[in-house]
Amino acid sequence: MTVAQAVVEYLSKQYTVDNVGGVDYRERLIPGTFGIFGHGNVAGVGQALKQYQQQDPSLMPYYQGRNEQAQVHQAVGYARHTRRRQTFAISTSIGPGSSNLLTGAALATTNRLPVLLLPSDTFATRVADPVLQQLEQPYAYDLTVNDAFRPLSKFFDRVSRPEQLFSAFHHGLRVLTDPAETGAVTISLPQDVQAEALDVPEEFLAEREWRIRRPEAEDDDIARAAAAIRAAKRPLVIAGGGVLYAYANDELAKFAELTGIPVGNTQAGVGVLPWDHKHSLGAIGSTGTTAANAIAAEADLIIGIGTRYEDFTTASRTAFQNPDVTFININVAPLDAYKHGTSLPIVADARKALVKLNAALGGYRTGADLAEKVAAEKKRWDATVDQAFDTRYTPLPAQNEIIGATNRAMEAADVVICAAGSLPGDLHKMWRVRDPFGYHVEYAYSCMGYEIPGGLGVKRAVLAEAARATAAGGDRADVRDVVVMVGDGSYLMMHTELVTAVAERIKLIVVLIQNHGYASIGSLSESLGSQRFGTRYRALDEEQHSFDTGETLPVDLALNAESLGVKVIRIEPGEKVIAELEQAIRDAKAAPEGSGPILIHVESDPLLDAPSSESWWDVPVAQVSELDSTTQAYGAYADHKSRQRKLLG
Ligand SMILES: Cc1ncc(C[n+]2csc(CCOP(=O)(O)OP(=O)(O)O)c2C)c(N)n1
Ligand SMILES: [Mg+2]
Repeated sequence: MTVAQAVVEYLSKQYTVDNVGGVDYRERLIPGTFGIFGHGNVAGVGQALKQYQQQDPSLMPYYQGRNEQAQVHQAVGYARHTRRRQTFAISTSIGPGSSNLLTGAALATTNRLPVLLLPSDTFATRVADPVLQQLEQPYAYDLTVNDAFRPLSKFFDRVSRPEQLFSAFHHGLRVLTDPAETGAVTISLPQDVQAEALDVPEEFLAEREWRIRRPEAEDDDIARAAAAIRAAKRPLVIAGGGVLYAYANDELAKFAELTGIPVGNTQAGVGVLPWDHKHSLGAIGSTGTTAANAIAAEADLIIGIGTRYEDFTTASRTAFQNPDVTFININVAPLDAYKHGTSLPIVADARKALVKLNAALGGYRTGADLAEKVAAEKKRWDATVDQAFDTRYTPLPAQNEIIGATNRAMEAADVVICAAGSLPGDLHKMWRVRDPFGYHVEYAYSCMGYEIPGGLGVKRAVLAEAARATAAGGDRADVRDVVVMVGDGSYLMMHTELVTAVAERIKLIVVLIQNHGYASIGSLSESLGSQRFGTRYRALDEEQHSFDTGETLPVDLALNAESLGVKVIRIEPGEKVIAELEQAIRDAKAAPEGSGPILIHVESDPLLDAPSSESWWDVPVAQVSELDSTTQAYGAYADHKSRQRKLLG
């Protein structure tokens, strides 16, 4: 068989086995392969996929996409919803087909989510060099564009000889299925090698199970952490995505209920507790709730669980103002467990560590004063959100109202998707989550354009989940709806996977918020004294060479979606926008599965911001300037800088 045939057959035989709470879950690691064909893969991986499809369509289903980057986003969405038990392989042509994957690779690695990238490469034999799309570097003749994946991947290899296939894939999949290591795994496949025949040992093509490692916490680490918790007056948990990947939300709820310690959550951690859980403070940090931020400011012990402490989480290290604050970090990845100079790292699976901590903390409870403060702060923030969700602005609503309407119209198990713009911050602080799978905002890379393909990837996982439940005798009507919330800027950057959803008749609901530009960066720019420069979508004023002052563009994104075969519901500006939007989402939800994507187009006022987090984010302001607005902003910036903690690591 050829190298490409061996790759396809091998990938069809790989399974993950995940033991959670004594139950084994076995899934196909790679349930399908995406591919956009060109020279490089058309006759290699393409031929192999065709051959296996003819033999058995379920062996390695092939999926199309319209853009390579978007295919990675789909794989990432799928991987997040399946809690890293499954992902897709992506085959590309050489040159631009490969390099289009780079942003996706960076996104996957930053988010610690597995994707298997199989970019094609130029001839290993160099027989026809330079081929179409080949990069030539005189200083390093062995370089190809695929070397650009090295810094963005958690594993990189190039199969320059057929025999290297075995070790490349064995070690690639080791990284792909390792919770502490995972991210983009890139195996570069030169086009001549893909088509070359070799003898493949039977062992390579046998079914293989990859057990997802869930390491126990060491007893000494737990004892030291428990002692630190017992000694703390104002402890606070910061729960991140790692809690969800470890299925630790129940143990976390138990921990909070047992000890009374409140919980703030990161973007990736939304869903660890339902929004109205007594001990949940909701979002923490720059896009946090005032409740979480008020408690964080006084906390003397932060128990970080499954968090990488991104600057939004720590409010650029201004969130913790107690001079004696220390950290316990529970994380499967040593990189995160050792952050903030802690001397109490616990390198372990979050669920397993919490089981042990819960046992070690018997009888311990925080003081009544903390409970009272948590209750009061929660009440204050809930009232703020109630007010923000209240319908007030006409004819153009505030984004807050749109979020409120979407939240009300969606059911607990439905999933909201987002990635960039003003929505992620607003959703983080205000979204009332009720299910651990109910919220997916890609905010490690916050990549414009992720929303639609990422949402499609989540919907694919949801459909597979429903098919499995049906096969096990469940009710097919339980399919979660996936609702993508996307701004006009992100939509314009990457909406073409809508065509993929049309082709596969996938019911994906998209709420598109048209505010003619970048509300998010506009507001940031204004706060930094840069006067919203370059953040509006306006016609060019040639005299001023400005895009800020001209007329609004005659762009109709609803028509654009319609032209791609999407069913579109337009919400016209006016008194009833919010009621109509809510109804439109309910109508979209009522459409049957298999009826294709639905886009709801609504306009919004970009100048009506979300309620304040009473927090900060470090974005440097020009130290000297000719603009008064910048000089003023620098004063405020310097004030915030003085509160920044110089935490180690
Ligand atoms: C690929 C990429 N380029 C640039 C940015 C920086 N950025 C973040 S949000 C944003 C604007 C998003 O506009 P839109 O989707 O309309 O959302 P809005 O800000 O209007 O809510 C930009 C340019 C980014 N996050 N990703
Ligand atoms: Mg916008």
